[in-house]
Amino acid sequence: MTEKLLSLKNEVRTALAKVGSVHEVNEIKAHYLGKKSPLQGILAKMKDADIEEKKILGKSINEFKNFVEEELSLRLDQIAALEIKKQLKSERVDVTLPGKKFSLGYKHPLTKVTEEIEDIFIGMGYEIAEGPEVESDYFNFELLNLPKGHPAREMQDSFYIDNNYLLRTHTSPVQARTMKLAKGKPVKIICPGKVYRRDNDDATHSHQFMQIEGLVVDKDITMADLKGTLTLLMKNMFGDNLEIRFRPSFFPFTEPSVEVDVTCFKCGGEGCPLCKGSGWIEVLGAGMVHPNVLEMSGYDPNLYQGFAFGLGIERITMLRYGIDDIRYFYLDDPRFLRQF
Ligand code: FA5
Repeated sequence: MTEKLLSLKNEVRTALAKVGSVHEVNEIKAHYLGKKSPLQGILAKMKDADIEEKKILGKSINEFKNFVEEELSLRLDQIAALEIKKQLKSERVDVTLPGKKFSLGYKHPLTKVTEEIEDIFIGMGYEIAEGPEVESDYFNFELLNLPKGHPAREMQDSFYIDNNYLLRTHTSPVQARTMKLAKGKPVKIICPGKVYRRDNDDATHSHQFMQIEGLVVDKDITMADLKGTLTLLMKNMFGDNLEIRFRPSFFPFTEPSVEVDVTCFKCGGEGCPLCKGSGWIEVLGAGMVHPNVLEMSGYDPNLYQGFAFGLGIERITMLRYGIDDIRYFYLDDPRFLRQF
């Protein structure tokens, strides 16, 4: 029996040398120490042995068990060490690999031009005002001298929420809002923002576009102040070479009213499909604040005058960068956006 145990020891050693996982080590444990192990056969034969033989055999069996346990735990330690080594190798960080590229966004050209115009006006002492895009009929039309049924409402058809609320058709309602808040004091503001109209989309028109409103109310304000301010703005934006034209126009909330055109950037004034053959592109509407508007917003028109203007940011940006279709602004195509 002792020889049998000796050969079992060798078997265990050889078997353990071949395995490489914890699971396999446990299988060897079950095979050599479990209920169906060769050890059970030896134990069964022990009952026929005499006392002296039993003593020797018992000692050898215990020795065998201790041997197997020690060999198993040794192999488990070796396997654990090998696994850590493997893991360290597979998880090694290669510091020489190139880093991950982050794609940076770009400022939208409309945002860039809006910020540029804001800077010019802040430099002249203007404040930035804001107003809601969902506007009441009262502020969008009535306080601007456009009562219900006024034919000029047709020039600015809107998207209506209900009978009293609509998506604002221009930034001009901020004029009335600012004057009401100022309670008769002088005002000098610009207001950039989105506006909406039921216009058909084409190269120079969109149903949603951006405007910057300007309003100055004080004593002794004249048309010369308006002309000087807008000429300064245009020269700042486009340099001295671009021609500017003030053309008489009509807005119910200004009197007199003008529209400001600049030479078409595409044809240089020759006339082309973009400027519809006229050689000019209209960029803004303006005028002296109508006495009715001043009065409705709490100013005495005999003491106070004002000028106001509303420019289309898309049109200015198109002229600035030579963009020949307004729809590029809304496509969110990075190939377009990264050029600015
Ligand atoms: C107005 O919106 C007036 N509220 C402007 C104003 C303000 C006049 C203060 C007097 C005093 P108008 O509808 O012309 O006016 O629009 C002003 C500018 O917005 C235009 O000159 C043009 O540059 C731009 N614009 C108008 N409609 C569109 C459109 N559908 N798409 C893109 N830009 C437009």
